[in-house]
Amino acid sequence: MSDSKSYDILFKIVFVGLSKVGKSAIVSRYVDNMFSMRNQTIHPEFHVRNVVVDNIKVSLQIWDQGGCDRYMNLGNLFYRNAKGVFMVFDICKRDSFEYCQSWFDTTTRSVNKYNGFKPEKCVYYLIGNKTDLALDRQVTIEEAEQFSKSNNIKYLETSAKEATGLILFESITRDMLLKHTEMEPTSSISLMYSKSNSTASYLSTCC
Ligand SMILES: Nc1nc2c(ncn2[C@@H]2O[C@H](COP(=O)(O)OP(=O)(O)O)[C@@H](O)[C@H]2O)c(=O)[nH]1
Ligand SMILES: [Mg+2]
Repeated sequence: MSDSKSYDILFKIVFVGLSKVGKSAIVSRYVDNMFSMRNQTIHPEFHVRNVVVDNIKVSLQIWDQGGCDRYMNLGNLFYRNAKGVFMVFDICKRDSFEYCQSWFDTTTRSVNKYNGFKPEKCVYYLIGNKTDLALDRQVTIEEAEQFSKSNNIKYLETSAKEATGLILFESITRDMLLKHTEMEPTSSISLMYSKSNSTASYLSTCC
């Protein structure tokens, strides 16, 4: 007999940030455990990966802004129902960090505009990617943490290339559950690859 309900709760997460910071690479590493040195996104798309957190089946719908990177206002379709936002910069590209305040202001405005729930129901993370290139670092951990502190969000670093820091997905899932369920905080989180993991283009005309 098949279990008709494949998940208990669905969370939409969106990735924002300047072009080439590695948003698609992080998603690709997490969803397919793959990495390519080529730019990964041509069309915007979303991916689905299921995780289990303390016996709660969570379906993560992960939206990658794709070729719309140069526009901060990505519109209703992109932001509607977003419960988590990853704002990514490249630790070796100072300008990609300096854009983050604008990204944050624009994204919070859009999330608030397009969602019925209160703004504090959305979880924001700042992500510094490409730590494998730390010798060329142009943004210190301290200043990224300072930015996060002043905007009341979390900061994590990743390398999509070396598959480090992917705890960010577990971490945001836990934070979203805490905001959207009565779940008590616990320390264990287990992940499973779902047979129904999938990728889909959601929009071909946003740019
Ligand atoms: N060295 C290194 N290169 C990366 C990393 N993540 C992404 N890249 C490269 O950076 C470029 C842009 O990545 P992409 O995911 O397309 O960036 P996006 O435009 O933000 O989606 C590609 O050449 C990737 O291979 C990383 O962690 N380390
Ligand atoms: Mg991309």
